[in-house]
Amino acid sequence: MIVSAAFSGKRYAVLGLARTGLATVEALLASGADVTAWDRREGPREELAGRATIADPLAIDLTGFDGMVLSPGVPLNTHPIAAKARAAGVPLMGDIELFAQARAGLPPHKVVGITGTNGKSTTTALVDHLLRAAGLPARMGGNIGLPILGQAPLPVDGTYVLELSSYQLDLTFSLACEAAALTNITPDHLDRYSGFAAYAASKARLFEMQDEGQFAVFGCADEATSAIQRAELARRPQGRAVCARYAYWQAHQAHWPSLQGPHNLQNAAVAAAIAVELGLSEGQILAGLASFRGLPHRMELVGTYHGVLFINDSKATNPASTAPALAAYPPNPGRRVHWICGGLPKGDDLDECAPAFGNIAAAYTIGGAGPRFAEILEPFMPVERCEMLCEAVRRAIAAARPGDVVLFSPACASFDQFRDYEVRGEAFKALVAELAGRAGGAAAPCGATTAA
Ligand code: UMA
Ligand code: ADP
Repeated sequence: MIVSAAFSGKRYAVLGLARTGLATVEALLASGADVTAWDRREGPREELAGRATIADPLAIDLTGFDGMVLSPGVPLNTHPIAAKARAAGVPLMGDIELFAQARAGLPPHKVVGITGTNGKSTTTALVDHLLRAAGLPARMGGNIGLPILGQAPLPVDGTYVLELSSYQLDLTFSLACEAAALTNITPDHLDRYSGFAAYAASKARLFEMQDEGQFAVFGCADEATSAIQRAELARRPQGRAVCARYAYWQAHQAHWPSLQGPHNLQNAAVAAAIAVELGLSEGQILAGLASFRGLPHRMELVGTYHGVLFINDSKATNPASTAPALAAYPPNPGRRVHWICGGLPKGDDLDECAPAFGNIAAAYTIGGAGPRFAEILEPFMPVERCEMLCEAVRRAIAAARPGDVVLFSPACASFDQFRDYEVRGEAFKALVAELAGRAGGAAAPCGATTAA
C-alpha cells in the first residue's frame, strides 16, 4: 500500500467503498489520517466500522475536512455531494490526486498516465510489460482494476503506469506525468458529461497538468485527439507532444501474436513511443511487443468446440471498440461469424460497426439495447432477438457449423444485466463451456444451466 506523511493528521471524507474507496481508506488510515467513510451499500460500511467514522457526507457538516474523496463511479455531474463540498470549501478529489500528493515522499520514480476512449488497458498493460521485459521495475494501477493506493511502492527509479479514465481525471488536479498518452476519443460516457466536447476536455486535462518539457504521445487518428495534440504542441518544445508512428512500427506487427489489427497497432505505437521516452532500446521494445500476451475479455480466445471458435470480447463496451472485432473476420467461404451484441446502450446507432456488417452471418441481440440493435441490423443480416445472454449463446451454437466463429462483442455497457464487463465475460465463458462443451455438440436449453 502507498502511505504518505502528507495525509498524516488530516481529515478526509470518502464516498464510495468499492475497490477504489476501500483501498483509499486503508491508505489514509495507515498514513495517520482521520477518515469518515460512506457507501450506500451496507456491506462495506460494516467492513470499516470501528476503524473509520461511518457517516453519510451528505448528512454531516463538512467544514474543516481537508478533502472530499469520491470514487470514479460516483457521478460528479449529478450527485449532490459536489455542490455540498464546494459550499463547505472542501476540495473534491479522487485516489489518483491523493497518489499525486503522495509522490514527493516516494523514492525517486516516474509516472506514465494513459487515457483514451478505447485501448487504455491494453496500452497500460503493454507499457508495464515492455518495462518489466527490459528488466526495469514497474507497477500498474488505476482504471485497469488496481487502485494505485493499494499497490506496493516501487524501489528507486521505478515507473508507475496508470490507466486513467475520464472519471478519474475529473478528480485529479496535480498529477504531472513524466510521460502521458491519449489513444483516441470517440463518444462514450455521455451520461456523465454535458456533451462530447466536455468529455474530450476531461481527457485533455491529463496533458494540461504536465509541465511543458514532459512527454506526450497521441493516437492522432481522430479529430478530437489530433486537436489536443496540436494544442499541446503549441506550448511545448519540439518533440514533446508527438503523434504515434504507425508506419514505422507496422513493419514488425506480424511478429506480435496478441497485438493484431489496426487498433492494436495504435496501442503498440503509443506504448512504443512511451518506451522510447523511458530509455528502452528498439531491440527491447520489439522483443516486448512479441512476448506480450493480451488481457482477458479483449478478443479473448475461449476455445474451439466441435470446430466452432468462441471469442469473448466483453470489454467492447461501445460501438467503436466492437468495430475492430467485427473487422477481424473478413469474408471467408468456410467461415461464418455469429455476433452476440447488446447490453446497456451508449448511443442510438451502430455507425462505427457498419463497415464490417458484411462480415456477419447473423446477429443475436441481448439486453436493453436489443430491440434497437435488431432494428438497425435487420436490413443487413438475419437477427435473432434473444434478450438473455444464455439464449443468445444457445441459439448461436445451434446455428454454427464447424469453421464458424461465435463472437461476443456487445458494443454496450454491461450494467443492465451484469455487475461489470468482467462478470459478463465470465458468464459468457461459463455458458460456452456448459452449452458448447457438451458431448455431441447439441445445445442444451437455458434452464438446464446455472450461468446467467
Ligand atoms: N456509490 C454510493 N452512492 C452513490 C453512487 C455510488 O455510495 O450515489 C458507491 C457504490 O455503491 C460503489 C461506489 O460508490 O460502492 C462506486 O464504486 P466504483 O463504481 O467507482 O467502483 P470501483 O470498484 O472503485 O471501480 C472503480 C472504476 N469504476 C468506474 O469507473 C465505474 C473501475 O473502472 C476501476 O477499475 C477501479 O475503480 C480501480 O481504479 C471500471 C470501469 O468501468 C472498470 N471504468 C470505466 C471504463 O473503463 O469505461 C470508466
Ligand atoms: P479500454 O481500457 O480503454 O476500455 P481496452 O484495451 O480494454 O480499452 O480494450 C477495450 C476494447 O476496445 C477491446 O474490445 C478492443 O477490441 C477494443 N480496442 C482496444 N484498443 C483499441 C483502440 N486503440 N481503438 C479502438 N478499439 C480498441
